[in-house]
This record gives sequence, C-alpha cells and structure tokens, in this order.
Amino acid sequence: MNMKEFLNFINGEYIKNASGKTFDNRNPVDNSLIGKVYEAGRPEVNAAVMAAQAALKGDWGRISVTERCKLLDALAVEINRRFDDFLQAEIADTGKPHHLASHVDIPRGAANFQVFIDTIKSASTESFNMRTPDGKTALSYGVRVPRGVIGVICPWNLPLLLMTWKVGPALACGNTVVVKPSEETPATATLLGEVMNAVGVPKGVYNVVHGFGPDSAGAFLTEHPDVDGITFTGETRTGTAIMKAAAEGIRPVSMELGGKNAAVVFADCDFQVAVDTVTRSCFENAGQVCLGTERVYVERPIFDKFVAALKLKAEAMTPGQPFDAATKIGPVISKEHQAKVLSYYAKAREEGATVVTGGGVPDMPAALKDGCWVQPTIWTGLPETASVITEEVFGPCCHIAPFDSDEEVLGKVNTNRYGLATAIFSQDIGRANRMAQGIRVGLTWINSWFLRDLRTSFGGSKQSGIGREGGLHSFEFYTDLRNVMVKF
Ligand code: NAD
Ligand code: 6OD
Repeated sequence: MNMKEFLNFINGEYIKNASGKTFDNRNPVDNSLIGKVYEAGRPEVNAAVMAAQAALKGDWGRISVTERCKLLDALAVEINRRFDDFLQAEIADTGKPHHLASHVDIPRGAANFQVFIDTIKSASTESFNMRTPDGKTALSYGVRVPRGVIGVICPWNLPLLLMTWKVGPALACGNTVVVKPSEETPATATLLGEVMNAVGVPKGVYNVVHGFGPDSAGAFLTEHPDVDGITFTGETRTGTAIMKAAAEGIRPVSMELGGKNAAVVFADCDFQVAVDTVTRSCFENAGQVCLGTERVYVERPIFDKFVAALKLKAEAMTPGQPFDAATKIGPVISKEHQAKVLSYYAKAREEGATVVTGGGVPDMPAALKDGCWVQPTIWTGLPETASVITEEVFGPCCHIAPFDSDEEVLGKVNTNRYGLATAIFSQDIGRANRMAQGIRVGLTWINSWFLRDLRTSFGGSKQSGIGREGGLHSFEFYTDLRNVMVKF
C-alpha cells in the first residue's frame, strides 16, 4: 500500500512544515501505518491565521450572503460527488464499519453545509422604534457581522461530521476558519481542502493545521492573539485548558465536551424498541459517541429480562473489517485509547462488578490481532460511586442498575458532573416528558437516540459544555451582534 502524506492546508495550498517534524497515522483495525502527518509548528499556525485574517479583508469579506450560500451548496454537492474518497479516508483513520460511515459520517459531513443555507438566508435581527425626550424618533436595530477568524479544534470519533458541524455555520456567517483536526484522524479535514479549491472558496477561508494539543498546533492556535473565537469539541479536561488560553484576549468559546449519559427504561416501554435503541446508544461506533449511554437504569419489573436481552445484543456485535458486511463493531481509535478502556474494565472488576458479558479483548483473526479491539461489555451490581458509573469511559460498555421510583432514578441520573444527553423509554408520554424536563442535560431523546433535526439546539449542560450549536443557535457564537441607534 502507498504511504500517504497528510499536509497542512494553508491559504489554498498544501504545505509541509519548516521543522520537518512528522508523526504516524495508523489504522486502528490492524495498527498498520497509513502515512505520515506533517506537524504544524508556530510558523505554520501563524501563516494559517494570517491567511484567514487576510481572507476576511479580501473577496470573502465582500461577497453577498447569496453567493456564500451558493458556495455552501457547492461544497455539499462536491463532498457527495467524492463520497467514496471521504468514506475510504474516514474508514482508514477510524476503522469504523462501512455501514456507519456511509450512513452517518459522510452524509452528515455534506448536510452540515447545506442545512445552514436556509437559516442564514432567513435570519433576522430585532428592531425597535422609540420616542426621544425631545419629541423625535429613534430607531434601534441589530446587525449580525462575522466574528472573524475561528479556531476549530476537533476530536477523532466522528471526524468529518463534527468538524463540518462547526465549519458549516462558521462559513455561512462569513467567518474564516483554521481547523486543527485530531492527531488520530487527519485525513478528511485535509481532503476537504481539495473540495474548497474545487468549488472556488477563496484562498485563506478554510485552513488546516495538523498536530497535537499542548506545545503543538492545538495550543499554538488557541493561544494565537489573532484568533477571534474558538470552537472546541473534545474532553472536558482539554476544554478547561482551551478556556484558559482563550481567557488571554477575552476570546469567546463554544464548548462541546464529555458526557456520562444515562438511559432510563420504564417497565411500560416498548421493550424491543428500548433494547434495540440502547444497543445502539451503548455500542455504536464502539461506544465512542459523546451522546452514547454508559449508565442504564431499568425499572425493576423488567430488569432481569432487559439485562438478558442486552447481553444477547452485545454478544451479537461481531467485530471485524470495516468493509465486511457481517461487521457490527469496529476497533476503538488507538492503542492508547484501548489501554484506557481496558483499564476501566479492570477497575470495574476490582470495584466488585458482575461482568454480564465482555470485559476484555475479543479473539481476532491473525491479520487483525494488532488492532485496537475491545469487547462490548455490560456490568451490573456496582454502587453509584463506582468509577465506571461516574467517569466517562468512551468505550462500548455500560452498567445496568434497577430502580423503583421516578424520584429515585431522577436523583441518580442527575448525580453526575456531566450533563450532555439522556434517552428515556416509556409509552407513558406524560411521564417521559416530566422526566425529560427534570434531567439536567442539553439533549433528551424519548423512545429514540441520536435522532437529529439540525435546526434545533445541540450542546451540553454542567461540565458537558458551554453554548449551543445548530440552526439559529450557531449564530450566537459565529456572529457578533451589534446595535445601531438612529435618531431622526
Ligand atoms: P481530546 O480533548 O483529547 O482532543 C480533542 C482535540 O483537542 C484534539 O484535536 C486534540 O489534539 C486537541 N487538544 C488537546 N489538548 C489541547 C490543548 N491543550 N490545546 C488545544 N488543543 C488541544 O478529545 P478526544 O479524545 O479527541 O475526543 C473524545 C472526547 O470528546 C470525549 O470526552 C467525548 O465525550 C468528547 N466529545 C464531545 C462531543 C460533544 O458534542 N459534546 C462530541 C464528540 C466528542
Ligand atoms: O449530531 C451532531 O450534530 C453532533 N454534534 C453529534 C455529536 C456526537 C458526539 O460524538
């Protein structure tokens, strides 16, 4: 296989770096080398930010909303035309099954540009008339202007989807961006540069710098004084470091952070819907979805039946090659993450869990033995203070506990520092809605999970984030709202 090179994309051109420093990009399916990535140092990050600042003052700053929207549409069309290139790149970086990448990651990567077209075209602002003390009139109105250069820092779990979820609205609002993809998944952000050039997005509007966090491209970007705002998706601890960097110069942040999400399954649920959906919310993308469930609370009358049914589902999650139709689950992202997930599996045992299924590494064929595999895992019997009930594992695992009353389960669900998402299963819609309104999270699904309407708000409460993205909510971060008062 040809060794690939992942270059930085700055001012419309692919460039290496001044330092000559590279790092490996590996395929988590078998840990094979995909290629080398050129790490951006301060000179490259500075060049990217300067290019983004210049683009704001150039053609991009002058084009109309209609022209911007035509480009957004063209981006979506071109991503779909090159669907297979994006698919191959995303799958090589993440090892995720073909059915998942082709139904979720890549289509959403395109949709994230299209969905903001209607929103930006119809976005309005306030205006008020008033009488002045001297008997004249004053009209006061709001104008939204682009915030400027946006630093976009992304994770590895849904690389194209989560990156375009920020770049789409940022460009719709007239900003320019410097993207720092995860060091684990550099491919699709790099490829998107070709798409930008192909459809005629002006140079400097979209830039990509590769590297790590501290003392690398991530920190150089977030510390850069000419970055006007930072949007971040990733771990809460990293978000804290980025907020500290953003405090210098009082730059605004948008934070999509970690979660420790619960599912609440009432005895009156549609049992099959609950089992099928919780299977997805626990194990899809090998449990590496920020919205995924790691705590399941089941009403006592159906507890044993539910545990048995989820066990069967977990055991049917066949691991394997992404393009094999029988594959239901891929590897986790890296050897480092595999070790982290397995350390939680060990902790759960030490803390007294009953291992219902899984708990280790699956037996894989020789060609995949070096991959980053972990078994889908279910525990019961732990106290609410156990590590795997309080801390985010970000792997294919969950603890299942019984409950006896709405108050009890509400208390347990809310006793966590995170507040990202919940899934509730009940056929009593009143009860499910009362529960939903009492849970301190940004997102609740009733009888479903990860069902998205991109016009609505997305984001976390408590330590799961700051701000909301999606639809008009994205404009709160990606624009600066100014007020003009005219006296006449
Ligand atoms: P991470 O925080 O380790 O890394 C995310 C990005 O931040 C990477 O690009 C990394 O290089 C960069 N980074 C790390 N340290 C930095 C620093 N000091 N300065 C600037 N950049 C820095 O997260 P991850 O492991 O890539 O992703 C998994 C985490 O992301 C989980 O906690 C998950 O819950 C969370 N996540 C949240 C959402 C959401 O919408 N709330 C979505 C996806 C993932
Ligand atoms: O669907 C989305 O817009 C979104 N941001 C999903 C996040 C998933 C987290 O892993």
